Amino acid sequence: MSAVVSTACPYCGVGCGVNVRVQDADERVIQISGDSGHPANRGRLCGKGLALADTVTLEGRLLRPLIGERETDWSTALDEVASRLQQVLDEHGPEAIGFYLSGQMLTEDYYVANKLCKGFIGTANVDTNSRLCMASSVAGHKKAFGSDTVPVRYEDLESADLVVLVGSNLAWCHPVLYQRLREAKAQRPDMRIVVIDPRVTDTVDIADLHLAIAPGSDTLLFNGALHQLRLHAQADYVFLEQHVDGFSEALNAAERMAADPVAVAQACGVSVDALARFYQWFCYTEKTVTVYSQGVNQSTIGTEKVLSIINCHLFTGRIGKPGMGPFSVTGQPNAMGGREVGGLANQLAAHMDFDADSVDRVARFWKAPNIVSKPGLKAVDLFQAVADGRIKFLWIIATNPAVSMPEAARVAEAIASCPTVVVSDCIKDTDTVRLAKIKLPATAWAEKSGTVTNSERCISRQRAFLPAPGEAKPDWWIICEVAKRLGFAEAFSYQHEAEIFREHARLSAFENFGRRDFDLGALAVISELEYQQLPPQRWPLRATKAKQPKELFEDGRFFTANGKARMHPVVNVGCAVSASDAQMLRLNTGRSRDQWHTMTRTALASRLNQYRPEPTLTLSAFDAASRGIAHGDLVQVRSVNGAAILRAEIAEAQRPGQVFAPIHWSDTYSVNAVISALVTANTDPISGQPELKAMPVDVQKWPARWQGFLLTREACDVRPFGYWSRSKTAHGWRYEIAGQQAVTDWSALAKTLLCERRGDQWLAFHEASSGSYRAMCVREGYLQAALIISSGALPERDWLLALFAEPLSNEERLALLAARPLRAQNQTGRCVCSCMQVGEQTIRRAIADGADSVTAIGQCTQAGTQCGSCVPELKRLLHSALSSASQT
Ligand SMILES: Nc1nc2c(c(=O)[nH]1)N[C@H]1C(S)=C(S)[C@@H](COP(=O)(O)OP(=O)(O)OC[C@H]3O[C@@H](n4cnc5c(=O)[nH]c(N)nc54)[C@H](O)[C@@H]3O)O[C@H]1N2
Ligand SMILES: Nc1nc2c(c(=O)[nH]1)N[C@H]1C(S)=C(S)[C@@H](COP(=O)(O)OP(=O)(O)OC[C@H]3O[C@@H](n4cnc5c(=O)[nH]c(N)nc54)[C@H](O)[C@@H]3O)O[C@H]1N2
Ligand code: SF4
Ligand SMILES: [Mo]
Repeated sequence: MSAVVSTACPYCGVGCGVNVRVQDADERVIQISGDSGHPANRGRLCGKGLALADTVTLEGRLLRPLIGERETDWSTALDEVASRLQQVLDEHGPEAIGFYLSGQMLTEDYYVANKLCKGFIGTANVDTNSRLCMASSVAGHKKAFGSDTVPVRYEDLESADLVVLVGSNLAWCHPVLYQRLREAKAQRPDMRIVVIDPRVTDTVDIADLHLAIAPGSDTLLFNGALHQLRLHAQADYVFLEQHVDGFSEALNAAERMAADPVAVAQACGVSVDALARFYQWFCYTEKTVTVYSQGVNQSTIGTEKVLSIINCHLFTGRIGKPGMGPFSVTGQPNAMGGREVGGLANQLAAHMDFDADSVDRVARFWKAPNIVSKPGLKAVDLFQAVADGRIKFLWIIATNPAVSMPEAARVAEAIASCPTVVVSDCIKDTDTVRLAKIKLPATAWAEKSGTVTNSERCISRQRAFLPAPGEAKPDWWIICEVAKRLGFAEAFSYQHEAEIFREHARLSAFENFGRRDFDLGALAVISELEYQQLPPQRWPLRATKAKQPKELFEDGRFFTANGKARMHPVVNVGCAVSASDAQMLRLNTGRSRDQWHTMTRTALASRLNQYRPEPTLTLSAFDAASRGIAHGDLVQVRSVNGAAILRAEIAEAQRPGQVFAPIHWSDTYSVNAVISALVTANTDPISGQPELKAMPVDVQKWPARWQGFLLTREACDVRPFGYWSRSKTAHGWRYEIAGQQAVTDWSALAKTLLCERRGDQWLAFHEASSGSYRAMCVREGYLQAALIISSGALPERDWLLALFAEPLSNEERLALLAARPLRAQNQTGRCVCSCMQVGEQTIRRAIADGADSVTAIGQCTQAGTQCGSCVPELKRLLHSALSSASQT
């Protein structure tokens, strides 16, 4: 057994430390546990982190470079990339070249990509998926603080007296931070938590107050809050006088927009009482942290939403001190690192912009022959330029824009039409990789080495613990090899990622003199060994510690020209509804608990696929009933840009007029489920971040003639069906299928679908009157496949999936054909706890047998005893069982 390697989780911005023990390097068998020495998680992990061992498989990996569909060696592929890039550069200039990067690259990868584009190729058309994610926060920070500084630590949430979560589903999206908050509140019940989100999410579970505000009304709410702070004499005038500009304009704008709390409550769609309570708490709690995320950033007024929150903190001086501050939580593992290197088209490098001094400084530092002097195209405009033919060479690294960009289908078309598209990915078959002319195999999490920075500015090492498979190479290596071929060998001849890190640290400190927040001067000369052993630490890490405040902004000094922060007037409210859209539903999009983005990695872990195996649309009972839609029906969601087929999920808590769909499903996993294809690319004029939370859509039932599912050991081609969605299971695949046309001969179809082999044993049951067809294929005593079709209800999948584990008994064959489990307890139901694999029926039985608390359910079933993310759902099951018991 090998030693333990400490690394960082490759998913969310909490940035948990993970300990990995390699059991069998050849078979890629590893054991995962939380790193108790890491300050972000202190040993905890969420369900996605705990399932990491299932995702290091080589299944589906891109292992060799490809030009077209032809496998090739690295030197041919790199020559091809460089010569095509050079040709476009010669014929059309640097503006015809675009890079689209990702917050999932390591800092070292990101640094060299940015350096190559902005200093050597001479194009600023390098943007990143952070444009869809953090751009509004970055813009707000820079306007208010003069720098993109996140001035809060995780500990501040724990020591705050009021935590306000705005447009953040922390329970699902930053689960370990949420667990830390839950524990802090359990220890200090006086701590208050307010959730501001149009939806009732699992985050609301620990809230003292939930304001289900109308989409886009955040600026109204926070302008109202600013006005109340002033009325209640909560201004810190000493702080304002010394450290803040622009407050009278901001206050006047707030008063103009939101002086009357009754009108604010009405426009926000919340009760006057609830709003008054929030304002009361907000006014009189000094130690307040306001956490915000995509409900704030992904908006056409995202920057103003951010500013409306920051204004309140500046006005009261609640910033730079323990237990308080505005806190934009980052989404991706290295969203923060990307901002540090300058990955966005409107940043230069190391928190420097395009002012003449910075351009000159960076040019000298890099010895850059072709430094850019002005910002390039932001993501939406970048892909528009690809569509228009202005960009003729596009390199996409570690992101899947054919799924994740708004107007995704148009983006996919643009990518397909671009003369040269290079995609670096670790997965062979993603919606974007499929469109690439040149495919480059990157090393993945298990094999990567470098650094990432989390939401609280803590830099952690990602350390490799498995050898790189096939021809996979680190992203930084690939980029540098192309740079060398373009004639920039001297500037890109790094031998080791530590060298890149040192250069990045040196640049951050270069002519800094304490004027820039981002400074890693203390790490500028670390040895390879020190880099290897680098413990997690928060920046700034200046070379000279003297006179540095412990925390940024602690001394009231900001990074603007005069050292003062600035409050900005906020004048717009979001999501205006045009008359023509008034009848439509508002589509909100976001994340599901157990999947990561476009599922290229999380969908490899069968246990993460059970909680939500299909793409869903959550809608209110009212909107469902008025459209004749029942829970579990398939629905078609249509916008001006396209349509998707999703499974209807009716939720009591969903507000009428609004619907919600997760972002995860791609053409790889479901027919017509790319939700971003429905969303129009309307952007915030300042940040360029698109609105992704309020698209007008129409929802209709998708009339299925029959529905069914197919469980198989081997993958099969279900594309001919009108609806299909697939997910990996412990023993193979699960396909949910449906059609609008009758199938005349199911038996023949089943045999073709499942590639019948000699010796297969087929058993089938067909009842024409009810439209039921059930069949199984048994191979050498084991269940090979089961197909269940019906025009009505379908059995649960869980007990059928369990039949794949052992040889099939005769009773089980009969049970399968009867579509009824042998014993009631075989039926575990829909998966609720993915860590311990516990289903809803098991939990309900435990409750019926007397488990009357979450702890008791845990003791009986183990549900909720690992990461804790299913606790809100356990509480709901408990509540519904107890309330129906009390009614009878
Ligand atoms: N499980 C999981 N976790 C993840 C990810 C993942 O894919 N899966 N992705 C990571 C990434 S990159 C990111 S960026 C983060 C995102 O983390 P979050 O921002 O927490 O996640 P979202 O689900 O996008 O949206 C948050 C909430 O905003 C609400 N909202 C919508 N419109 C409005 C509005 O107008 N005002 C307010 N106040 N709220 C609104 C939505 O209802 C939603 O509940 O998650 C990270 N963590
Ligand atoms: N409608 C709607 N759309 C959204 C959002 C929303 O809330 N609503 N959220 C937006 C946000 S916040 C985000 S962050 C984006 C996320 O969207 P994407 O970034 O497009 O999603 P991912 O699936 O994370 O894509 C990462 C890709 O990189 C690959 N990869 C993983 N590791 C590596 C590596 O080390 N090297 C290389 N070269 N490749 C690697 C993965 O296999 C995968 O193909 O989606 C955005 N789109
Ligand atoms: S909370 Fe985020 S960083 Fe931590 S284990 Fe879960 S996904 Fe990974
Ligand atoms: Mo994100």
